[in-house]
Amino acid sequence: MPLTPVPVPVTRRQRVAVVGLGYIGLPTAAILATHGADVVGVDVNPATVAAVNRGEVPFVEPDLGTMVAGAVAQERLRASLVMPEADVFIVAVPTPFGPDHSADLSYVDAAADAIAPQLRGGELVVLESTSPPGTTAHLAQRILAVRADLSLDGEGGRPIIDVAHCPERVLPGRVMVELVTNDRVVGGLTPEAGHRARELYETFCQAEIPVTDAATAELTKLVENSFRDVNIAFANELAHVCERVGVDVWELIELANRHPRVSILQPGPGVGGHCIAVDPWFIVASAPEEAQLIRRAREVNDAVPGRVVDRVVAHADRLRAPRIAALGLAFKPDIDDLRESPARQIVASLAQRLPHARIDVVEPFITALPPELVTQPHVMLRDLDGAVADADIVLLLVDHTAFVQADRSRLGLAEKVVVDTRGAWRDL
Ligand code: SAJ
Repeated sequence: MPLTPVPVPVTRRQRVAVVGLGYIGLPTAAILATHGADVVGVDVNPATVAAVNRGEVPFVEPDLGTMVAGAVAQERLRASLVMPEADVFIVAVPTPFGPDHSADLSYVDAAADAIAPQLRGGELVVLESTSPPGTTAHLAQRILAVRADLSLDGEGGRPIIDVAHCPERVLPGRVMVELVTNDRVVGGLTPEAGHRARELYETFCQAEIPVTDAATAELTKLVENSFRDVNIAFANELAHVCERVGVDVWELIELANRHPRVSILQPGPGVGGHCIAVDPWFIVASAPEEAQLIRRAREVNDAVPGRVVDRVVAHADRLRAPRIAALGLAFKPDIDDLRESPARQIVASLAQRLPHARIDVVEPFITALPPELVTQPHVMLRDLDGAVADADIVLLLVDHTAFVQADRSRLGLAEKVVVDTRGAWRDL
């Protein structure tokens, strides 16, 4: 006869272990801790664990610092290198892709291996990491392979573990708002697992939480980011077309978007971050013959940084000792995240192709250049005014508020060659 999960006694706070204290795991741990749970955040990085236990956040995310500091001070949140026992395990580890663009599930596997010995039966395990279809089932199978005494459905009288997928879908820079206001999609390996996961997220999410199966939830997340990637690829292709026909792409898109059923995103220097530049490949890897448009959009967006580099090199080739101010390294505005950043890729490529140039990088969100740039003697990290004052070419790569709102006449931009990849200084 199937066993039902062991209910958590109402007198005790739910114990939640959040595996991975990154951009998603730490906000999730903090918000659960402030909504009634006792949370342990588990991470392999001792520096991250130490920072969180001091009530500090090791990256920039508005409002997260206050929440983490409060939860740690109230002893509702602590961090650990060791997996504890818990009622709920939330897996929020990276799922990068390998050279062939298929997902590298080694962090998910490591999390499953660490969780498995802590299970007694009755726990809920939620995968939040963005994952190809089938990953939640894979995680469950990996646990059950070493815990044959447990089951997903009570078969053979074995205690149940509930396993579900609840993909994160919050926008970096707005995480603390969107965790509360965005709808969540939950997919269970069993209907019970899905409903139990929904109850967990209902403790802090004020929006709707529809429940489906795990594979549909997995694909939903990938489709959201692919939709955005295809739309940005369309915008980047329009920018290329406009260059050829001599039209201002920003004005073109603004005018086209006045149609009530047209909503084109913005062209830029390429698509970065760990989500939109990665997730579409998981669909392509799952259905290589079928996902033609999704693959093409990735290729279109991946080609943009190279075109930006060519434009800057063409300007620099007209100067004997060119000085370039490169504004921004992050993958999007007002954050310190340099992962998969086209700006970073562009600066690295310029440094290679223009060894005789001086490249001054302005990035207000970092204090040291990333490893591939710090070793280049002709690349320096500088402040905005100094870098622009010395530059022949000003390359705007990231629309950080500090750049967009800078007094352009004070910076003397009218005297410079300006390559504005974001359309932020269009009225120059
Ligand atoms: N970008 C453009 N043009 C645009 C919008 C964005 O070039 O019009 C570029 C950005 O500069 C950046 C990249 O795209 O390099 C991605 O930025 P983003 O703001 O579009 O998205 P992310 O990667 O920060 O967050 C996305 C979000 N997904 C969607 O909006 C569908 C977020 O909700 C997800 O939670 C996140 O991916 C994730 O973790 O998957």
